[in-house]
Amino acid sequence: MRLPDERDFRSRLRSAAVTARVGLWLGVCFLVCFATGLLSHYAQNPDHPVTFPASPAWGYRVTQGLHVLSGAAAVPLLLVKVWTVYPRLFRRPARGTGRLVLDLLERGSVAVLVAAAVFQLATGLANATTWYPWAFSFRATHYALAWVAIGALLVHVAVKLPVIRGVLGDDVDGTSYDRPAATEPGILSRRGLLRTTWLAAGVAVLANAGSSVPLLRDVSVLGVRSGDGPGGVPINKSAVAAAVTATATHPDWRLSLRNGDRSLDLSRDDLLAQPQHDSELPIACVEGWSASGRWQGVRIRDLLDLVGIPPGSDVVVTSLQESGPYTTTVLHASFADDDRTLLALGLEGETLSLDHGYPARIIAPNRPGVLQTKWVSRIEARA
Ligand SMILES: Nc1nc2c(c(=O)[nH]1)N[C@H]1C(S)=C(S)[C@@H](COP(=O)(O)O)O[C@H]1N2
Ligand SMILES: [Mo]
Repeated sequence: MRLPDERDFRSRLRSAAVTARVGLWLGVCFLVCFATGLLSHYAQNPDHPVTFPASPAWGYRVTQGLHVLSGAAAVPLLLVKVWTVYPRLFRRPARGTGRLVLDLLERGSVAVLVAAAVFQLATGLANATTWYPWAFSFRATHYALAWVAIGALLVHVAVKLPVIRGVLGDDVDGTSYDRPAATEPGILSRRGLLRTTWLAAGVAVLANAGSSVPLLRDVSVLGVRSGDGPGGVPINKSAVAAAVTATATHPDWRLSLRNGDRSLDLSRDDLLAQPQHDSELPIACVEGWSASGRWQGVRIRDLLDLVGIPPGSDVVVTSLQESGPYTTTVLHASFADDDRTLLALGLEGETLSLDHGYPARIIAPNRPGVLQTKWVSRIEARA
């Protein structure tokens, strides 16, 4: 068996004229993914050198929705792009040391880019379907590889800029940048291939969009957990899965408020006796779905006042849940002081369901779902 040769690939669809047009949109998707991903990562950091704002309340819902949808659109774009260029893998190595080094550098940067892109899209999609077939931390790895992907992308664009400008300035059927062997007409025209690609990207977006856009739920085969749950809000982790059923329903449950030596324990009835407020706020899961609800409960700021925690303080929220990464979270001052941020006791006028965090949960505006801590047991001033 012999290795394929670049000249074996004869379809004129495999042309830089197609590659660059698909690549342009793939680059746009990657930039959107990168920017929204950085924002999401920052929002989840315990330390915020620059204040993360609580407004607009729907901000994170939109940026995280864009993150998942641009990632979904990138999948067909990447497949088509790689298909159009993959014969170049079998190009003969350049002659002469200088050109060989350049050649290897270019191939190396493309290899890094493709590997990082495939990794990001595959892990991101798996995450959106809540399938974690790996042992590493998703967030740390996805974040680190995002820098690799974007760095390799910038190098790639810089190296290819002359070709990109050449083919984009020319007709899509132009041949000046084609490989000499790429002369055979395909079953599609180049325009036809591009239209099919845009259509595939559109389908990928629609298949995921129902996770955030209620009107699209019925067409979103990949939009998991887009539908039900008490009060129309999906359940992420159930009380059984978090092993909190016994403690969350126990009559001795108290919310413990602490500020150094000062502390106060409140039962659910005590909390219901405090001034109650309504907040219309979304839960926007980092895994891609989001849903809005009308929550009822006590303002976090009012609770902090009870133990003398001054405005401008970050607080730490602890859950009854004993294991897992989200059992304690930092609620930064910008959220803790916001009037819309509640210790929610109800949803849509009903008692909060056990799976939504009964007896009490955090709900704050413009915040990743992972930080909307359920089954809260303690709120204290951050040391
Ligand atoms: N204690 C605790 N709180 C939690 C979680 C959890 O696993 N444990 N999951 C978080 C995540 S990832 C999301 S998206 C929201 C979902 O809230 P819901 O299940 O009420 O929709 O709760 C957050 N609060
Ligand atoms: Mo989540």
